[in-house]
Amino acid sequence: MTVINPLAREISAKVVYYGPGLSGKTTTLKQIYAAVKPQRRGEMVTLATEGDRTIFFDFLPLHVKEVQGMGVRFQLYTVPGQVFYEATRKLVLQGADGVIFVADSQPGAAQGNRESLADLRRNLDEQGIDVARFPIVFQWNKRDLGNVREVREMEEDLNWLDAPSFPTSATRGDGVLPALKEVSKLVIHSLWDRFPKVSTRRHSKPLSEGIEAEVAKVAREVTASGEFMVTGLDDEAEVAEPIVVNVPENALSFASLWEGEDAATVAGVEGCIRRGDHGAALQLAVSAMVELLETLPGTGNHASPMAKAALLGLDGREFLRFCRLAGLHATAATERDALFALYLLVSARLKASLV
Ligand SMILES: Nc1nc2c(ncn2[C@@H]2O[C@H](COP(=O)(O)OP(=O)(O)O)[C@@H](O)[C@H]2O)c(=O)[nH]1
Ligand SMILES: [Mg+2]
Repeated sequence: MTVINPLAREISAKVVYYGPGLSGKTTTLKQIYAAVKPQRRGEMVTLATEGDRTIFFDFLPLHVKEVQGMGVRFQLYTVPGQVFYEATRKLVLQGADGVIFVADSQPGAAQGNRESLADLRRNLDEQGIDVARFPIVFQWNKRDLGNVREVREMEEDLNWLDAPSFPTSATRGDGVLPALKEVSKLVIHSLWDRFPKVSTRRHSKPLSEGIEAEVAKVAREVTASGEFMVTGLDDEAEVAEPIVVNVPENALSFASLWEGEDAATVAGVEGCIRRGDHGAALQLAVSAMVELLETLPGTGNHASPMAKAALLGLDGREFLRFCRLAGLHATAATERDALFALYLLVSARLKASLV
C-alpha cells in the first residue's frame, strides 16, 4: 500500500523480512547492504539492545532505479522474531507491499518456522490482505550448515502457495539477492495490477490521477525490462558495518508519548540524530510520515498526501519544507533538517492520535 511517495516524487515500496528469531533476517539485510553501491542505498539502521538482538526492526532504504524521472525506492525492514514482540511485528508489517519469509533450515527450527508463518498469515489477514495474491517469497536459509532439512520437505511444510523460494546462506550471501529481485518483481507487478486503467485513459483527468498514470507507466516499463535490481549491485563492495542504534532506557525522548513498542520509529529517528546520522534520521522520518498519511483513517484511498496533511492540521509551510527535505540526498542532510523532520513527525503523530 505504500506505493506512491509524492513527497519525494518516487514510487516507494515496503518489503518486510519475516520469520522466527535467529533465522537470519538481520544477516540477510547486512548482506544486501554490503552488495549495493553506496550511492544506491541509504544508511542501514538497526534498532537493537546492547545484546545485539533486533528489538524493533532493521531498516535499509534502497534506491533501486530511476525511470522517466521517477525514482523507485525500496524500504527493507526486518521484524524481531522473538515471540514476545508481537506488537512490533504488527506495526512493522503495516503497509507492507511484499514479504520475504526467512525460514531456518535446521531440524530443530521446524516448529518455530511454522509458528512464525502462522503468525504472519494471521497478521496479514487482520490487515485485510488476501495472502494468496500478496507478493511473498521464501528463503530456505542456513543451507551452508551440515545438518539441514530437505528443501522438498520445507516446501511441503511451509510453502502452501507454491510461492517462489530460494535456498540461501545469509552468512555467505548466497541466494539473498535473487530472493530480493524476485520479490521486487512481484511487488512491481502487483503495482501494475493496481493501476492498469489510468495509464490508457487519454482524457483530462483529475490532478490526483496524474501521478498514478505516471506510476503505471513506470511499472510497465520496469516490468517489461525484467531486470530490476541489477543497476544497484556492486561486485566489489566493501563490507561496511551498519549503524546500530541502541535505545537508552532512561533518556528524554518523544517516544515516551506512545505506548512501549508503538514508539519504535520515533525512537529510531532520535537514535540516528543522537549518533549524528542525519540522513538516516531524515529517511526514517519521511518513511514514517508517508506511512502515517497512507493509513490515516477516514480519508479513503484517493486523497493525496498533501490533502491528508492539510486535513490533519499540519502547517502548510512546514509540510512543504518537509517535502523538500524528503528529496534531499542523505549525505546533504544537516542536524537541523533531521530535528525538523522529527518535530513534524511527532506533531503529525500527535494530531493523528486525535482522529
Ligand atoms: N551458518 C549460518 N548461520 C547463519 C545464517 N544466517 C544467519 N546465521 C546466524 O544465525 C544467527 C542469527 O542471525 P540473525 O540474522 O541475527 O537472525 P534474525 O534474528 O533472524 O535477525 C547469527 O549468529 C547468524 O550469524 C546462515 O545462512 N548460515
Ligand atoms: Mg534480527
